[in-house]
Amino acid sequence: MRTQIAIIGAGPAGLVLAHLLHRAGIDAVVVERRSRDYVEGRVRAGVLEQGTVELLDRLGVGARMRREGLPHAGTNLAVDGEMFRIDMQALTGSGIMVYGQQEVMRDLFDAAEERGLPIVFEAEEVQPHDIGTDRPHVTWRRDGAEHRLDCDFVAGCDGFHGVSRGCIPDGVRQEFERVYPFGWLGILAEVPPAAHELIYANHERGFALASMRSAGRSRYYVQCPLDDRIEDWPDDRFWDELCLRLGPQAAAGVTRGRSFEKSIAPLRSFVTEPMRHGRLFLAGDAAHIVPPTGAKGMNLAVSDVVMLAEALAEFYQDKSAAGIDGYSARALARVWKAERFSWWFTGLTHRFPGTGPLERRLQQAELAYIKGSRAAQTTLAENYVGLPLV
Ligand code: RFL
Ligand code: PHB
Repeated sequence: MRTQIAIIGAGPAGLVLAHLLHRAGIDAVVVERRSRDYVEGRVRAGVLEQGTVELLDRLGVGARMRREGLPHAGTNLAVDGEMFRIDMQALTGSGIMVYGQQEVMRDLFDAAEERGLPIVFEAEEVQPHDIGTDRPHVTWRRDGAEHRLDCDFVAGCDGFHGVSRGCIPDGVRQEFERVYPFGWLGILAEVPPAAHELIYANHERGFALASMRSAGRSRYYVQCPLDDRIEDWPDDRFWDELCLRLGPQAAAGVTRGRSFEKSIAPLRSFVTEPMRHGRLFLAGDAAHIVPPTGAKGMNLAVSDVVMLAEALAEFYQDKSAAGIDGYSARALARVWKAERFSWWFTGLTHRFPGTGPLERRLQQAELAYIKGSRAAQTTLAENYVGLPLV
């Protein structure tokens, strides 16, 4: 089998890239380790930046998002139970869209099927080869048979635990990492959301977040110790802790109910440099991870592949390598800004082990400053709604 671009991974990065390349008349094959049901079933991101929303529209996959997604003009911060709102729309002219990653994936898969984009699911032992030459290829096993895909380039869109990143040799690859000393316990419940918009809460007992998926489905998180297990958190304990951290005003809006999804996710800041080696490009979580506080992960995966698709179109249409040569630096410039914002917002809102009374007062002072300063709110808002692609 032969194609122009072999895409490893059918998450948001891989599938958006496949659609972008299709629109540019470039052939691609996506090779994914899991089944479609598995990829679509993973409960993950919920917030789309304006740029992501507009891109989904441009790709012709935004109709259901426009119907069912929840556009938000603002977001709320709660500090020791006291809430204030940041009017992102007024401050930046942009908002965000609450629409689950699962829904985005369903729309992307449906459109891929209609457009005949080739996706190989349940591919085992996927491996890129010869990325240092101009004739790379990818191999995998499926149903006991070996497969080989020859290509011009490999796009490593295979997430944090994928194989692609490791193909960049040790002497070339640089990694920057912080693992945070806590996790997020998240639940989904078939209950109306606590408020019309999201609430990010800083409380002396730790961070909490009230989010949603629809008018009848809520998504909540509380910061928890990394060694906590799901069994430690029966629903009643979760609701009590959530309400305590949100404070009485926000808690008054919380409707309790049985959770139907409950999981603990670790928090990490991570960047690999460079994002290109030879004929291999990395995009999305394969190259970088942000703590979820800024809601940036899926949006960064999308902005990476927008840049990558532009670079590849330039290569094929204008016969110029300038775009692919500049891809890594261009993508990393935006990645590091999102890393900074996510790291800062995590530091502002979470309780760190070893945080003493001084650090707590400093957090409270910074939050009070944001509450009272249009300039500070604008800084937060313009990062939250998404920085432009440059
Ligand atoms: P993905 O989604 O991990 O997809 C990678 C795909 O590659 C496949 N794969 C392989 N395929 C073939 N061969 C191999 N060897 C392979 N190894 C892996 C995997 O099966 C998978 O299908 O990466 P991608 O495409 O870069 O997308 C990244 C986003 O999924 C991720 O950044 C977000 O989910 C992060 N995130 C959030 N992002 C936001 O923009 N807004 C949010 O509100 C938000 N909230 C979150 C989040 C992530 C969370 N968790 C659980 C990590 C909330 C949480 C709790
Ligand atoms: C979510 O709804 O899952 C969500 C929202 C905002 C975040 C992280 C996750 O910052």
